[in-house]
This record gives sequence, structure tokens and C-alpha cells, in this order.
Amino acid sequence: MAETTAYSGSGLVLVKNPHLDLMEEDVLYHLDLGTKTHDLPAMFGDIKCPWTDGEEVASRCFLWEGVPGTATSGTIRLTRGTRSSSVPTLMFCLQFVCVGGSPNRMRAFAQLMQRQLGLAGAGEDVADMCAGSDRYAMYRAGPVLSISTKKTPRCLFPLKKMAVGISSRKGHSTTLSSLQHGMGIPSISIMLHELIKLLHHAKCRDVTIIRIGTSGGLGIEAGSVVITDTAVDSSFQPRFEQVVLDDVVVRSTELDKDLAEELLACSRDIPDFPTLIGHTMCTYDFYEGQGRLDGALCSFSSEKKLEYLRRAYDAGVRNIEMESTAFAALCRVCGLKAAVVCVALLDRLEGDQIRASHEVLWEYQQRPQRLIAAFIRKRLGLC
Ligand code: R2B
Ligand code: URA
Repeated sequence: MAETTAYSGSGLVLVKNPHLDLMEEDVLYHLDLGTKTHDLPAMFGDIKCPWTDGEEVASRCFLWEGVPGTATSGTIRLTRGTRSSSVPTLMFCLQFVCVGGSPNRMRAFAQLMQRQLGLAGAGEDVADMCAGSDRYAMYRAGPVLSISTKKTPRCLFPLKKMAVGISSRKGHSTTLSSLQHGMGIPSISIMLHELIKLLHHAKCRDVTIIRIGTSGGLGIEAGSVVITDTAVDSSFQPRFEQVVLDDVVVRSTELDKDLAEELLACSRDIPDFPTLIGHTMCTYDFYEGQGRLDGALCSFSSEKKLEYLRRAYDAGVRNIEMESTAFAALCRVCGLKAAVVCVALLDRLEGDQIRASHEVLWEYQQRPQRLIAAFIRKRLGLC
């Protein structure tokens, strides 16, 4: 069964579920948030951010055009101007949601954005907006939300909270938002359902959502960053098949081409690593599913593997990961402009094992973050 998809003209996030309107309360179980327990428009709508003196970005002051504190919805216009003591805060609506698989990476991204936007608290730890959930973590830095799944065991949280002074989940951070989604389609899919409902309940508009992550490259140098134009399945088709009851619903996995081009244009200002646009193949497994010879099971020859990977390359695939088709399909149906930006940790035509040192891998993982930070700064008129 095929399903039609379309972008929303209003900029609002579309939830295509008539049952939601009939529900008295919506509990976003895995995020540990809810419509009755939390003021979602206040947490995820416009927020005021104190800003610090003396930092390079902060010193390029932005003024909130209008009277601070009176605008409750819609987009804000930030313009370069002269610092004025009558405007002690910046107003930010949530414009960018960044999701990734690793908790450390997404927290680091939130901290990077805090520094790059010159927000107060830069350099300090960022508060987890889903502190009560042991599944996902979420951080906000002004207009940016950063999200991921959680690795830290629940029992460590009270200690960690005490150590870094993380605020209660009932409050909200005035810093960055970022979300981590774990590994594979089921994990990102749960997170996206709840995130999309959250953006809907919070009445967010014109949100751009970006998955930043890692991947195996195909015929490209390790460390290259791939901006996905289309996510494809293991048969190189631009589709995501979702089983719904006993039916299979097929959804398109095309991503926003203009956004991909805008990201590529930003990459030209970062000459220290190669960035390219290509198809991304999404699989259900890291080993057999990605044609690796080094899993616990393998039933094919090295020749068969290379023949498959070369066919993928000829079909336009430049990297392989495990979430992009579900991400592209869900965002598209719900009217979110979406992008996938992943660094290649190795070239799969040359091997299967990831042998680079921790230092090299850490630096590689910063590359998508640096690109997205440059993109956000550009969109905000900061550079
Ligand atoms: C990239 O890296 C992970 C597997 O190592 C997976 O989440 C992905 O998409
Ligand atoms: N992530 C993947 O899914 N595959 C790789 O080869 C590397 C990272």
C-alpha cells in the first residue's frame, strides 16, 4: 500500500492522527514529558536566553526587534545591531532540532552551539530536559534542540545531577536543545514519533531537523562528510516500508534538496575535510546487513560482498548507516524539512573493521557538528 506525502505549507508540524485530538492527555513516555505534566509551549516555544559579555560571538550583538517578552509565537527576526543595555536577553524560538545516536556526541553538540551562539553558560554542562527518562536525552541551546538516546545508567543520575547542578525536569533549560536516538530504526522511530508530537503540542513552526551521525563510506575517503539527498533501502530504492497492522505501508525517503544544497554551500567555508552530496543506504543490521565479512555469521564470499557494494556505488550510494530511511520518511510525512549529515568512518570498499584511533574517530565525529554549527550560524545571520 502506497501513502501520499507532502510538505506542510503553514510551517506547522503535521501529526496525521485523528485519535490525538480526542485524548485528554498525551504522555510522551520515552521522553518523560506530557501535555498535562509539562508546559510544552513554554519549554519548546520562544525562550529568553541571557547572553554573556566578552565572547566573540556575543560581542556581535543581536537585538530582538520588538518588545522583549511580548511575542509568544511566530518567527523572530534577529538583526545585527549595537549592544543596548535595554535588551539584556535574546529571544529564541526553536528552529533547529538535531538528532544523533550517541549521548556524548549530542551533549557535546549542544555545548558547541552554546559557545557558537555566545549564550550564557557556555563551557558549563547542559541540562537534560528528559532527566526523568532513562531512554533519551535532550538539550536546548537557544534556537537549537539536540536529542539522543541515553547511555548513562539511571542509578548514576542523582550523582551526576548533584555534581553538575542539573535543573529539575519540570523546569526548562535556557540553553541548547539536542536529542540522541540510539542505534537502528526502531530506536529512532520511537524517538521521532514522540518528538514530532512534542513539536506539534508546543506549536513550533518552520523547524528544520537534522540527523548527524556516523556511517561507513563507499568509495570515499575516511573522514568525508556525506549530505544525503535520498535515503535508500538495501535494494537501493528510495522507500521505507512500515508494517502497520498486517499491511505494509510504503513511504518516500526523499529529503529536502534545497536544504542539502544549502548545507553543501556551508561546507565550502570548512576546507579541512571533504563534503559531498550522495545517496545513503540504510540497513537493519551493521554486519550481515551491510555486507560485512566479520560478523558472528557470514554466508557470502568477499567477491559477492564487493560486487554488492560496487552495485550500491553505481546506484549513487556514498555511505551506509542504520536510521536514514525511517527518519526521512517520518519527517516528510509530518511536514518537517529534514537533512541527514554523516561522517564516513572508513571506506567499505577497503575493509570492514573500524581501526582508526579514538582520537581520529573523535575528530571525525566533530565534522558533521562543525558543518551544522556553521549552517545554523549562517541561518541566524551570525556569519
Ligand atoms: C551509524 O553508526 C551506528 C552503528 O555503529 C548506527 O546507529 C549508525 O546509523
Ligand atoms: N555506522 C554504520 O552503520 N556502518 C559503518 O560502517 C560505520 C558506522
